[in-house]
Amino acid sequence: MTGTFHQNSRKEGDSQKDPQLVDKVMQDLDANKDNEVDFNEFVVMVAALMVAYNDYFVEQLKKKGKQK
Ligand SMILES: [Ca+2]
Repeated sequence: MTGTFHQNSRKEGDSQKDPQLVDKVMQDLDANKDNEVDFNEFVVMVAALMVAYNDYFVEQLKKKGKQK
């Protein structure tokens, strides 16, 4: 049983492209360093992503405008 579980968990680990990168992102998100990304920390990340996303598209629209 233990051996089977170990093999399965190892397979799951390998299927992640870069577990260390995920850990790093999680640590960056964990603003109060309690090793958990709580809802507030998650919302901060989503807000930051939306701002970055918005800035990107505003920039793309400006470039398109200049081309015409
Ligand atoms: Ca936290």
